[in-house]
Amino acid sequence: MVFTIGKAAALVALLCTLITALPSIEALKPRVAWKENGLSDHQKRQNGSPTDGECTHGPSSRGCWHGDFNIDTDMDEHWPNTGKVVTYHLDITNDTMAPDGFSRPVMVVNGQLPGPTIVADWGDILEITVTSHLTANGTGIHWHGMRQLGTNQMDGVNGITECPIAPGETRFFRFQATQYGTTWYHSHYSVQYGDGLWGTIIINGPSTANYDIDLGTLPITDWFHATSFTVNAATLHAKGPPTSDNILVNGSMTSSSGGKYAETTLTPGKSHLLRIVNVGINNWNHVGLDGHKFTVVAADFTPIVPYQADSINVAVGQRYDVIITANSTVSNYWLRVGTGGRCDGPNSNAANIRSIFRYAGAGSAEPNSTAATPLPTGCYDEQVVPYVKTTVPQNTPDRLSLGFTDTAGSGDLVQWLVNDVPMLVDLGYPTLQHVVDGNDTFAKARNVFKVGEKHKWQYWVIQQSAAAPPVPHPIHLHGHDFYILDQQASTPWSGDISRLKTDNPVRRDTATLPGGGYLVLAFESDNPGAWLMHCHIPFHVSAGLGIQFLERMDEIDASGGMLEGGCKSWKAWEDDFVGKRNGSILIGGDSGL
Ligand SMILES: *[C@@H]1O[C@H](CO)[C@@H](O)[C@H](O)[C@H]1NC(C)=O
Ligand SMILES: *[C@@H]1O[C@H](CO)[C@@H](O)[C@H](O)[C@H]1NC(C)=O
Ligand SMILES: *[C@@H]1O[C@H](CO)[C@@H](O)[C@H](O)[C@H]1NC(C)=O
Ligand SMILES: *[C@@H]1O[C@H](CO)[C@@H](O)[C@H](O)[C@H]1NC(C)=O
Ligand SMILES: *[C@@H]1O[C@H](CO)[C@@H](O)[C@H](O)[C@H]1NC(C)=O
Ligand SMILES: *[C@@H]1O[C@H](CO)[C@@H](O)[C@H](O)[C@H]1NC(C)=O
Ligand SMILES: *[C@@H]1O[C@H](CO)[C@@H](O)[C@H](O)[C@H]1NC(C)=O
Ligand SMILES: [Cu+2]
Repeated sequence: MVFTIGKAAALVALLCTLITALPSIEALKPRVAWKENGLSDHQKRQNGSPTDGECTHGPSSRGCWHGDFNIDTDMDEHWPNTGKVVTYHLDITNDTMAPDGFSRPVMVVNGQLPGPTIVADWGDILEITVTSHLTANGTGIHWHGMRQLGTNQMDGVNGITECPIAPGETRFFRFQATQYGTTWYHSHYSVQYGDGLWGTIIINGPSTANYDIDLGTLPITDWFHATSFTVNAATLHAKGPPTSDNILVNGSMTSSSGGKYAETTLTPGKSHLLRIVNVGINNWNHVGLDGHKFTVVAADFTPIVPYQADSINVAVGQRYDVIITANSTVSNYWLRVGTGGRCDGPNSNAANIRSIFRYAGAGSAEPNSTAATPLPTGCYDEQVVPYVKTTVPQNTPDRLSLGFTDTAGSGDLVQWLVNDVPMLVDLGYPTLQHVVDGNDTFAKARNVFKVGEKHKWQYWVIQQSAAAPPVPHPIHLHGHDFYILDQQASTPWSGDISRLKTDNPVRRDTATLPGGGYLVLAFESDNPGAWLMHCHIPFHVSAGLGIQFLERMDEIDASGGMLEGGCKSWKAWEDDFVGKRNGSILIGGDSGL
């Protein structure tokens, strides 16, 4: 096994400090929003949902979990406290690998690509030790989509919640899985995760439809043959998006240099849960399996009313859990992955991205299956209906204007701006250090938006300005799920709040801001912290496309000593490496995120 469980004995003293530093989650619970179950009684019975009394989680009762916790539970407000601690050790190394047959430098977790999958049950505590064996970069690990309720300093975002982890240093993370479903972790150190520094996360919990077998995660990423830092240095001065060379499905693909297709085995007659994750850096992924439909049951960490689809479209950072019933002829089938097309930048291998799904007993030949219909193109979000209903009050959003420059004066430097400012963090003086110091004066480039209200809905519209090329962006918020109240391409926000979808809007942590248009979102200020909101295309957030909400600053708990210790060793390393204390290791125009 690539990770070690229970290796933390030597760290007990430090962890105890962290444990006592955690604020009471109880104290942070939001007011009760009006929420109700979205399924018919018939569907509830099919799911084994406990409308009919106690039930036990199993293949024909996936709606159940334990005790009072089940698919009807609103995980924004309630979760089990299992008392169980799940321990992982992640070692970050600089290596050379050939996931599609082409050998190139990578940065990976525990010597593997994908990194190890972190698995826990809903309500467990995760204790994760991260050690950097890099020599020439800082690093860090962000746990994408994890709410971090009351644990902002565990968010793993350099320049915001911590200083980067310096070479040779170790950092400890401890937080509770208050949500369940599928997600991933990745470096937030500039464009570093594009070089392979990521893995997936499964938090076991109930489901809105039944299945027999959990196949685990299927991460998909676009892949360059040059390193991310090399591509980014060029992209910051280029007129258009970079062309990625390939797409990896579960860490593998073919290319003119060799490689192989990833393989997944299906058991004939059984239904299978597959957790599809776009861990990529540019492309929207359209995913379909020849001869089979998907029953889609979750979007990001949100259980949804199940629906059938021939394929799904996954933006960078998004996840869909789908069920595949192996009731076709026993054979081998292609899983096909297409890109957005014109909207998401080119991919050299776009027409030929596949993996193999074999029925057990079908033999080892390549599939000869065909797609019933070609995969769609485009960059958009699937229309889904959250299973646990929420009503968001109607209100007027504040405006965030997305701008763009690549003009003279900055040497053709490409920058994405929010309200005229391209974001830039100070790796050595993160936002949480401001909080610890009681310093609420922030440089303009930190793009800090203060949210002082307790348990109030916050409304924002992100509007693409005329200056911005009309391309879509996958917008991701840390520390919260947001509700999508409106989302339109090629048109300005009219200001008409009667347009807003307030009756059970989609709730998730990553959503598409359509090209030339706008995205209206809302979240409740129920989690004190410094929370990044950014485009999840690394080249775009590196070029400035981000802001941070500084939510209830006076209630943020950044004690425990992790921040100070981490910044001391980072500054010592950077000082030595760069040769000057206040200089930056970042190239001009790189935000550090
Ligand atoms: C990775 O290793 C290569 C080759 O030794 C070196 O040039 C590079 O600086 C290293 N990168 C990091 C981030 O440690
Ligand atoms: C990270 O390391 C790579 C070499 O592996 C180097 O090219 C790049 O400049 C470094 N970037 C930062 C921000 O440390
Ligand atoms: C992805 O690859 C890993 C490592 O080979 C394997 O254990 C896992 O089952 C694969 N996942 C799927 C869904 O095929
Ligand atoms: C196979 O399973 C799917 C999903 O449950 C169902 O919609 C379909 O009708 C089944 N097909 C056959 C041939 O039984
Ligand atoms: C397709 O592949 C399956 C499984 O290998 C095989 O049984 C079948 O004969 C093939 N069909 C054709 C038309 O080649
Ligand atoms: C507060 O932060 C600002 C911006 O980084 C900095 O210029 C200033 O020196 C800080 N003040 C104190 C008292 O540390
Ligand atoms: C430190 O930063 C300031 C402001 O960016 C700059 O003017 C000064 O030259 C820097 N000092 C060194 C030694 O790099
Ligand atoms: Cu973007």
